Amino acid sequence: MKEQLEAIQVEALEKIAGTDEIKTLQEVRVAYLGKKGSLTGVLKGMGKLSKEERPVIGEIANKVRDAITAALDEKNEKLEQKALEKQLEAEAIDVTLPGKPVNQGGPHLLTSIVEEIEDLFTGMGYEVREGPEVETDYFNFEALNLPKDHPARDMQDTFYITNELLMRTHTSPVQARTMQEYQGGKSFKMICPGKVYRRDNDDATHSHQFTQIEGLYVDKNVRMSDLKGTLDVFAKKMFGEDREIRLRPSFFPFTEPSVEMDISCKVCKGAGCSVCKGTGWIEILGGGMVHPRVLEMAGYDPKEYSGFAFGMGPERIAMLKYGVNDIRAFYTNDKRFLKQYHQA
Ligand code: 2NL
Repeated sequence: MKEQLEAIQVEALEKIAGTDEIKTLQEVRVAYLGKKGSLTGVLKGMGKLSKEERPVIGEIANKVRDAITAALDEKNEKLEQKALEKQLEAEAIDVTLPGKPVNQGGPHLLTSIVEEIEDLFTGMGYEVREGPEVETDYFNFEALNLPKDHPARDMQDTFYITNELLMRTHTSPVQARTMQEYQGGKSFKMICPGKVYRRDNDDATHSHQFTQIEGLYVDKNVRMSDLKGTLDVFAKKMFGEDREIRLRPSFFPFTEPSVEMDISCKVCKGAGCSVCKGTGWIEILGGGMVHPRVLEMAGYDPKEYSGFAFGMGPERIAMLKYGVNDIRAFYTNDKRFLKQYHQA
């Protein structure tokens, strides 16, 4: 019986050592240790043994069972570990593979230009202000020295909501509101960017809706030379240090005197070419000294306070800076156009 038990152990351990399948291990466990297994069969025959033999054989049988169980458990653990490793390897993510590209947008050229101009003026102490696009007749026209029957209103025909409410034709009402807020006592510098509206037929250089940035500086002893110096800094920072400016007399109902500003043409350096239409100069913006009546209406004493104001179209600035030849390109959302300026 002892030999029989030893033979079972050798056979079982050989089978365990010889397999790489968890399933085979289960079969071995049933075949040797199960209810109808060969070791169980031998143990059942122990009843026929003598009193002296029984504990000896019993001890050997226990050792054989323990040896087979231990070998089964050890191999089982080994195979499970191996299977896990194989699975982890198969399911591993290669983080070095190139990812799917994310379609990322960027600021619109007009937004970039407006922000560039804002940065430039906030650097000179200006605050940025915004106001309503639906305005009252008072702030859009009357407070800016454009009374109801003034002929200059014809140049700024707009979309009316009621007789007294309209889509603003310029950002000047934001400045009129700011002056009224400061109520005559205080000096300030501000710029106001935003959308404006005109009754216009759209073409390469006109749009019924466009953008404007106006600037206003009110203080004691503000002079024309302050306006010229400020605009010179603006032109050089925006278009290059080699640019010159010139001021020409002009007319706006809300400034007196009024000027228009040109910058020297970069292409021909003043000699005259197709970009500057042979003049050597390119028109950029308008401005002037705030009309005493405009100051008065906002509650400032024009004998004590003076101010300068200017206004420009960021579309025009962008068109000149980047050679865009149709204003409609800013509003028609052609990605081929917009994409070119994402790094700008
Ligand atoms: C242009 C010219 C201009 C102003 C805007 C202004 C505002 C107040 C008082 C006086 Cl509250 N003036 N703004 C002055 C002169 C010109 O804009 O060509 N814009 C595109």
